[in-house]
Amino acid sequence: MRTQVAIIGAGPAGLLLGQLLTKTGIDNIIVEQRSPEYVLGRIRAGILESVTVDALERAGVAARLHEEGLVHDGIELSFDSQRHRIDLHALVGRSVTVYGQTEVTRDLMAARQEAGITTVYEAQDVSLHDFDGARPVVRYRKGGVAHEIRCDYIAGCDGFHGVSRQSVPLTATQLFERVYPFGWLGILSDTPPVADELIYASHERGFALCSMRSRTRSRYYVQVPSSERVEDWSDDRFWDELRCRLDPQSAQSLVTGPSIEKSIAPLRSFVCEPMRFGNLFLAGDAAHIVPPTGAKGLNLAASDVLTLADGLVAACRHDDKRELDAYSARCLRRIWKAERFSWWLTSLMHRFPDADPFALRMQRAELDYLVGSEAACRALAENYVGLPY
Ligand code: RFL
Ligand code: PHB
Repeated sequence: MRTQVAIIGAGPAGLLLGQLLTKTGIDNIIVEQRSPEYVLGRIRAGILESVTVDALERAGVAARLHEEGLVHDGIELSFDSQRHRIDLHALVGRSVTVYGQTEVTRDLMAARQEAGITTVYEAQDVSLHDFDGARPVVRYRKGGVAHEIRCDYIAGCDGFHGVSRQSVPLTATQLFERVYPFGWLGILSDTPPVADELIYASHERGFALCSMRSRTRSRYYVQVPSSERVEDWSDDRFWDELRCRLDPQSAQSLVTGPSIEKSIAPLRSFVCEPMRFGNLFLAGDAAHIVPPTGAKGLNLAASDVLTLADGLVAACRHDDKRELDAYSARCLRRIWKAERFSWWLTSLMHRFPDADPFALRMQRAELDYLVGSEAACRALAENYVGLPY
């Protein structure tokens, strides 16, 4: 097979890139190691910045998002048994949209299928070759048969554990990483959300987050030690723990019910520099990870892909490689700011096992300062809704 751009991974980054390229007539093939059902079964992000909504509009897949997405003008911080609203819209004139990553993926998959563009699902042993020259090759096996895709460019959109970044010699990269000593235990339930907006709660037993997917479907998280096993958490144990970390009013109005998904996600900050190796470009979680506290992962994937799509279009159509040459440096500036915000909000809201009494007082003072200072709230709001693209 031959194509202009071979895309590794059919997560939101790969699918969005495919759609943006298809819209401008650039040939592409996506190679994904899992089945479509598996990809759609992963429950992940829920908050879209306006830059991401714009990207989905540009890709022509925003109709359902505009119908079903919930626009949120604020978030709440909870500590010391009290809730404090941060009015994002009043502070920075922008909002965020609640619309699940699963739904974004579903809309992108449907558009790709409608356009009749090739996606190879359940590809095994995917490998990348010769991307330091002008004729890169992607190989994989499917149903016991070996296949080869010849292309001009490879986009590595295969997430943190994917093969793309691992295909680059370690000596060509500089990796930056922080692994946090805790994870998030999350559940999804068909119960009405406890409040109209998200609640980020800091409590002596650990962080908790009340989020949602719709007016009838909730997503809740509690911070747990990294060693915790999901099998040890019955639904009742989860609800009890969540209730105990919320302010009394929220705890009282929490509606519980059976979980329809339950999983633990580790928390990590990670950046790979650069994001380009010859004709291989990394995008999304393949190049960087943020702890989910700032709700930035999917949004960063979308902004990488917007930049990459523009670069690939200029290169494929007009043989103008300047934007591709600037890709890595341009993305990394935005990525590092999102890394900083996600690290800061994680540090502010979570309990660290090694925190001494001084560290705890500093955390408490910072929360107190934050909710009492319009300037500090504005800085949070500016980052939460997403820095300008
Ligand atoms: P993905 O979604 O991991 O997709 C990568 C795809 O590549 C495939 N793959 C391979 N394909 C072929 N060959 C191989 N060797 C391959 N190896 C892997 C995989 O099967 C997969 O289909 O990466 P992508 O597209 O870069 O998207 C990134 C986002 O998924 C991620 O950043 C967000 O989910 C992070 N995140 C959040 N981001 C937000 O913007 N807002 C949020 O509210 C938010 N909440 C979250 C989150 C992530 C979480 N977890 C589970 C870590 C909440 C949680 C709990
Ligand atoms: C989610 O709904 O999954 C979610 C929302 C906000 C975050 C992280 C995750 O900061």
